[in-house]
Amino acid sequence: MKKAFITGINGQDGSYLAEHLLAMDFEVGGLIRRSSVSENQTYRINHLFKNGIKTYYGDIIDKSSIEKALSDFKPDYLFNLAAQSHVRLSFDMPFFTTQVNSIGALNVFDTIKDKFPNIKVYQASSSEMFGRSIDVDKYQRETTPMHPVSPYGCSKLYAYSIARNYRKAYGLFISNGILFNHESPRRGRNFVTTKVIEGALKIKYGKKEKLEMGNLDSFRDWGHSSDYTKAMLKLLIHSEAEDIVISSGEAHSVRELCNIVFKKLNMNYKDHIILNKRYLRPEELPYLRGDSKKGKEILNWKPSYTFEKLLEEMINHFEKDFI
Ligand code: NAP
Ligand code: G4F
Repeated sequence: MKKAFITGINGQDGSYLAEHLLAMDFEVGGLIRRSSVSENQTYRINHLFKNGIKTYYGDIIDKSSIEKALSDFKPDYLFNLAAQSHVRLSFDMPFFTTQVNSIGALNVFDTIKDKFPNIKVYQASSSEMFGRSIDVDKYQRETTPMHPVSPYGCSKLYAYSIARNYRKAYGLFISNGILFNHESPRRGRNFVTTKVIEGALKIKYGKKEKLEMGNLDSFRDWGHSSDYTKAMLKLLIHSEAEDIVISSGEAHSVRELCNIVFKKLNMNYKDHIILNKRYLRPEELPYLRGDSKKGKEILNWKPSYTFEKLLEEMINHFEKDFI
């Protein structure tokens, strides 16, 4: 039985990944941070404890906690998903974001180098690393230059680069999944998809009148976390370490997202959405659209969700709380 360890196991992606791994007969372990409200902390993975997942208290800022957990669990694969993953908040907390996303990742890779060089490692890299760079055909791909425009993007670019450096310098198996935006009913409530869906439902059911938003004119390439975490696993069981883009290949604006969600609930978004500058970013990334040709060819991966199907699943999930 193969063993897989996930940092960030209780996050959106960690929970779907743990499910896929268990379904493929992996033994699954993960790192959980100490929280003062421990009863809420594992809500995304509570249903998995009966399958024997093993969690360890730790923090990727604390190298000794990574080492202790890995010494005990002895995984074959490690997925480094732990991160301060909110882009706008990274402008409020640039030092913390860098500490976790950059130095935290280095802690993981350095522990692997010194103590567990046979573990295969997945690094959760992000399309936010591209910033404003875009190829002439209006896609971003593995070869597109990276010029991030947020502290989050910069922190992830460091982790991506040091992953490649450790791979080459020390012969380690570390792969970067360069994932474009992916969502699900388990997405955090302050990301734009969940925020728009919950906001629209509150308006429909008379709990709220207006929804305050930031920039509606940026474009994102949105997929489903369940599809994208399957690609993570395919990347690590692939014969060689690689850097691979995972995306839907479609770009939709935030305005279009609002239009679709409000329309599905028989409303017009223009009647309800107002601008609150608080949700604007000091620098915005205007356009993301990924070309995942390499991932489709090398990993034989393809997404099963369309943008509309993703939104429908999320709306149906959140609407249950209102009916
Ligand atoms: P998420 O829901 O925010 O989950 C992040 C996880 O990291 C949580 O379990 C969190 O635990 C944990 N964590 C944060 N700081 C930590 C630390 N110092 N030590 C240990 N654990 C820590 O994010 P996600 O959407 O699942 O994304 C997973 C990874 O993919 C992240 O690295 C993200 O940056 C990256 N990514 C995401 C997307 C996307 O669109 N979702 C796209 C590209 C890349 P707590 O619950 O304690 O905070
Ligand atoms: O949902 P978002 O906060 O996601 P963002 O910034 O694209 O980052 C996500 O995707 C990255 C991959 O590209 C991940 F690496 C990262 O961890 C995260 O998962 O915002 C999407 C867009 C932005 O252009 C933002 O300015 O929506 C716009 N937006 C407009 N109003 C808003 C809001 N975003 C949020 N969160 N809240 C708003 O009120």
